[in-house]
Amino acid sequence: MRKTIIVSNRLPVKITRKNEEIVLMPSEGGLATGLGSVYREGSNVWIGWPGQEVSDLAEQEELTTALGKLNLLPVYLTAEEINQFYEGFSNEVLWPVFHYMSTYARYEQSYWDYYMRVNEKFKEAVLAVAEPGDVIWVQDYQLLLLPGLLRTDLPDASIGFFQHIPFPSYELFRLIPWREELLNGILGADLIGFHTFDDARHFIGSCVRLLAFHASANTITVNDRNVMVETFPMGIDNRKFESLSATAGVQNQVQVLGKRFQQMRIILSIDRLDYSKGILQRLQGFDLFLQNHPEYVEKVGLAMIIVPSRDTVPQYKELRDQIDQLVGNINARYRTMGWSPIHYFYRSFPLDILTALYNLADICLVTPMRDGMNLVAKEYVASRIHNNGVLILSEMAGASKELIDAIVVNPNNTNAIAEAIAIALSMPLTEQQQRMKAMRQMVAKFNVYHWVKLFMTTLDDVKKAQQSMQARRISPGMAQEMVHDYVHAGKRALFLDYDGTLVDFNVNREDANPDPDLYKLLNNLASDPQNQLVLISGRHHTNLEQWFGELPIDLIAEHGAWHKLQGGAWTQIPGLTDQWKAEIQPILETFTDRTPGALIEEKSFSLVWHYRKVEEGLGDLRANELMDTLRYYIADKPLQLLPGDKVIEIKNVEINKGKAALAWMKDETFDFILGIGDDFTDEDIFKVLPANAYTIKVGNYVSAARYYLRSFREVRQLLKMLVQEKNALKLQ
Ligand code: GDG
Repeated sequence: MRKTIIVSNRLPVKITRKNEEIVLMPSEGGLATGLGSVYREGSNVWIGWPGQEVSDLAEQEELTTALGKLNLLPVYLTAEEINQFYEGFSNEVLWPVFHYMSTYARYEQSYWDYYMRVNEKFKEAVLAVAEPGDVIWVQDYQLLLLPGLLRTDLPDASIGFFQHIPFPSYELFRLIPWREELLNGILGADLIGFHTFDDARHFIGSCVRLLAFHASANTITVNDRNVMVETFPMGIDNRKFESLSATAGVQNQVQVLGKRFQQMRIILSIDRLDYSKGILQRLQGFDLFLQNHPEYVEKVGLAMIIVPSRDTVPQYKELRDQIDQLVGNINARYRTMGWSPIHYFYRSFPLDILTALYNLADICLVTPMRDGMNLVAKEYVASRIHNNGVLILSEMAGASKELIDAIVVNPNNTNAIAEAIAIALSMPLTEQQQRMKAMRQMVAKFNVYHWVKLFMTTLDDVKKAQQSMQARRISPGMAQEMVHDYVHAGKRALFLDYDGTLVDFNVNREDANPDPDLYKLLNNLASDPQNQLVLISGRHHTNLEQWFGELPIDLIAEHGAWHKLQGGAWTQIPGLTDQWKAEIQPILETFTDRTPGALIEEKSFSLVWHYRKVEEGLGDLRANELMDTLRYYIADKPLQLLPGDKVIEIKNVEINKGKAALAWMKDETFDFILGIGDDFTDEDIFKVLPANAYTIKVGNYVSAARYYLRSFREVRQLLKMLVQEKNALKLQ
């Protein structure tokens, strides 16, 4: 049976020893909860580091057995590996850069060496249990290379990757010395998930700028695989927080804590110690609030929980000292005999106390500088079973994209934080309820189970789409069948596109001229008296004449506006007008003048705006703008807009390769029809040819063609095979 393998840096378990016995405490974290329903089932497994160094082999064996009973499989890391791979590369390179704090990054070569080595180690652990058909789901930034490593060993595996922290803009990401390797690693996955659309967009942007892969909308074509990049905003187990909030135990805690806080209005703040969390700015905002609103002195308390983390790293230690200082300073300035404004805890609490605090707090103040999602915000919302309370949320947290009914603030704007607190404290109950209800609905619908299910079904869909593409790729067996039909056919029609089909795409169109090998191939095909060979291209007819005018083949140029039968003269379709050019040409010129690298090509009945040489990004932006402008201008004209690969073509609507192919065939019948093309415009040919025709798309894109080939090289190979097999038959 196919199984699911989850891989993350840490296993979802806390390990302690009691009287020499190993005690395993399942972790309560959001990810562990969500994936609990997956990894505990059947032969599924979760692979990860157990969270502590275990160097003794006997001890390792004992722990492996104990973990195995919970479907957990440990990857043991040495102290040096933890230090360099985890503390080093993960937390001192990736973490700061991905959280837009690139000045904190330390690009040490040894960090990178260990990062590669440990990702390899994880790969070995996966390979030890993976079987054909298994689904592998890799989690987070510590394992960016793992999908790529797995892809090399398991080319057909179904691999998903989800990143829990932000993916930064290209301008930040490009700073990393090993940026291409990281992207190639991630692209080993079939489905790549992020919390927000911006993260996905940044990732795709980095891929197209740094790697030579083609991206269309949210799909990146990596060699033969279509990789999907999607957003899956992670949720929480909302029911757990709701039901826990309703228990007598938690309600009791709420009473007790309420008394301790002397019935003050409570503002709650919970974070792990981290510079990405905006803790100092939050304190400054609170300071400003007390300064601007002295009426709240003795009436409000900030309960601030900071969970210890990485405090051996100098930056974290420094941050901790700064927080201590600022808290002390604010308390000293505002405190009265019976009241102090900040209740600061540098420790973690059990879940029931945390839930009691969520219940008690009138306001939850979540103002990170950057956060992939931020689950605290969602947990607060889920715990507000009476629909009261106000969430103040940073616009830099992924959660702000969903929780739009929060008071959303820029965390750098301490004035805005201060004002948001004042607004929240005076917000009427009806407005609180209205906002909280909407947020609770959102948190309930997009809960963590929904997240897991959506990711897994999307991964399944992506794999199925890849497989159906694969099934239509011409295999040696399918080629044999085609050869059989070809050699036994009496009369054949062969429609071949040129650019991208018979030759590679070239940045300079004029450089994509035919080579001797291609001439030989076309001559060989054409010399078979049973063949009628038609070169059908968007190129200018004078260009086709120059390159192929002497060949014994038929030519259709400019998408069908012109044609020339063997030995005859060029003829154009009657009744076409090009008067529209006078109006459209100046528009294209304006765009060309504004866009370095762009150029206009004029054909008899079309104008083409090329932007292949324009700076990445700018070209697409201008192309969209041009499309919008042109749509307006052509509305009352018989023209068609054809957006292609870095080109926009405007042509008479009567012209199309499909119509041209049909007109060429007239009412003749053929025993074998072949149509090959790579472009959007070739789809018209595929659509009009009879169902038994061999239609072949070059490239890995959705198409009306029956079959696929990877490149112009494979096209030539196939055509050569047809010639050879036919000749071989003749000799027999
Ligand atoms: C990454 C991303 C993204 C906190 N204090 C206590 C405690 N917590 C729990 C909370 C919450 C979790 O820790 C923290 O949630 P975050 O959302 O900040 O997530 P991280 O795991 O730090 O990090 C983040 C997340 O992944 C998920 O994709 O949202 O952006 O950085 O669940 O409840 N739990 C207990 N006591 C505490 O004192 N028991």
